Amino acid sequence: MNGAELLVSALENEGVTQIFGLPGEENLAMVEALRRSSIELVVTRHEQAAAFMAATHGRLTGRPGVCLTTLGPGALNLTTGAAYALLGAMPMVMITGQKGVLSRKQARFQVVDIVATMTPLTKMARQIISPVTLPALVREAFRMAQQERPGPVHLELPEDIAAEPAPDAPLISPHPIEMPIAHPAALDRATAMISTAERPLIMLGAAANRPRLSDALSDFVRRLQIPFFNTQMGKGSVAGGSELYMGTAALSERDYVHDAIDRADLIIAIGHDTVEKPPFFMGPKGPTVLHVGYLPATVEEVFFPHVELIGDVGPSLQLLGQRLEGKLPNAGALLPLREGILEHIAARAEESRYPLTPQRIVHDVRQAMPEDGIVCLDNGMYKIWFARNYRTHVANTLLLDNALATMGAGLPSAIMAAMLHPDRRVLAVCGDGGFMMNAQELETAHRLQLSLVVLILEDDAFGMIRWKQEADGYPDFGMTFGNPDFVTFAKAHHMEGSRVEGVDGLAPALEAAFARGGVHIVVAPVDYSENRRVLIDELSAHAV
Ligand SMILES: Cc1ncc(C[n+]2csc(CCOP(=O)(O)OP(=O)(O)O)c2C)c(N)n1
Ligand SMILES: [Mg+2]
Repeated sequence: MNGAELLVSALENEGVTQIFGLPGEENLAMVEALRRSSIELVVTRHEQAAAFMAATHGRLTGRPGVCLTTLGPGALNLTTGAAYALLGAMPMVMITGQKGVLSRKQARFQVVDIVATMTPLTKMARQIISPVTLPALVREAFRMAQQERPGPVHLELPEDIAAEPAPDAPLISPHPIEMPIAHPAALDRATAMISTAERPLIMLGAAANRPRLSDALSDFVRRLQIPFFNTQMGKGSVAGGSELYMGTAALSERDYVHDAIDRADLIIAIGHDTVEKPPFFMGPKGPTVLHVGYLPATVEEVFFPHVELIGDVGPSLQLLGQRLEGKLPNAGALLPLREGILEHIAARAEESRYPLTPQRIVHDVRQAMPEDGIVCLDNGMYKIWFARNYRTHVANTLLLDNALATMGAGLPSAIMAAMLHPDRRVLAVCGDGGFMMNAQELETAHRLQLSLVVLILEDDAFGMIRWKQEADGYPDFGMTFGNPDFVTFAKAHHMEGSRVEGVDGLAPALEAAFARGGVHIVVAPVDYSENRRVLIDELSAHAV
């Protein structure tokens, strides 16, 4: 057995079944070890996509996704994915190659200090210096990636260590991770606070979406009957409970959901992670904030909770729920605002204009998606509209990135969702800008014979930035581009493509694409004049 084979058996020992990546000379021993293992090597066309896929695997399953590259250029292509997983708290293990460490037959050819590059982008970055250390290092890497707050780790396997005979080192078995539950004193304090609140409101943040938390969280909300809103990444974390849903804070202030937030005297912030664009601004006045989290909140200018309940969130909420159930006369104090807020949000969702308005697009997508269908967003203007307007009923059915907020992750994350859930409808929604950043992965999706629809919203522009540019009073400059004919582009990738030609075209186009199966591109021209009309003019007037 050599170092690469020992590493692969250590990965098997962690329950890894797939690795996403792209080969290079320096990881050939690893590729060969994988060929002879139980692990499937899923080849992507760019390392960045492999990292986005591995991170999404971690996000959706709670178990680290694994990606593999060669040294230098290949490893550097992982950096955006590493940051995506670090800011988004997604467990991921990255394995990169390197030239031999014991000799330098190629001098500095392709050598970049990847461990140093990865250090600020990961929870841990290590070079493997001897096969003997592998079992412990791999176990430590997985433990660290998975444990709260989850994130990426990096292991570098130099090619001579990969080829070196490995001792018969015993592997270390993974053990279940159970976290401590909140301290009784903290539970007492939280109980007192919630009992005396006059207008309580629950906020569900990014960490509320951890796959294992969904049941306990849904149960807590049902028991307390306190209305809730969510941050963008907290969307969909409560199953059912829709009669308590007050909206999504896609903007930081002045949106209709802020009518409730501004009136609350207590906000129970569950799992808020300040990597997200602030869902509201805390100031010297305003509500008391109780932070419920796996870890203490990071104190920021705009988020400084007054009280904390720290510990494994599910079991801690269960204890809190037991103490409070049926004892909250004011639980529903803010509920009367709900109808008005949701009516405003739903306004003009069926407007008959072509090109389509963002509201209409969200509406039609919701119609085409069953409750458990998964929508994976890239980053662009439509993200705000989907966050605000798309209603979710099942946990993790709207995957968006409000942490690194990188363009290019839409298609790779949808590929991963489709691999994990072949029985569900999966839709990637991308702008024409973001789609082109990882369009090469259409080939991957086709090769893997996935069922997946990619909706491209076409405005021939970096629409989101164009909107900000206009809002800031700058002239229109540097924001527009041309596009390939996306229908022909689809055909060239051996898949179907269709273009929405009229206002009633989107819903049937999506339906037909899903019914046909395979990978399908649907192109829809979008009219972004609503950005200004609603998000600036209407909301400014509302704030006054
Ligand atoms: C990798 C990366 N580069 C640049 C940005 C800044 N940015 C955010 S949204 C956006 C425009 C996206 O354009 P498109 O994908 O066409 O979506 P649209 O807003 O037009 O719907 C840009 C350039 C980013 N978030 N990520
Ligand atoms: Mg665009």
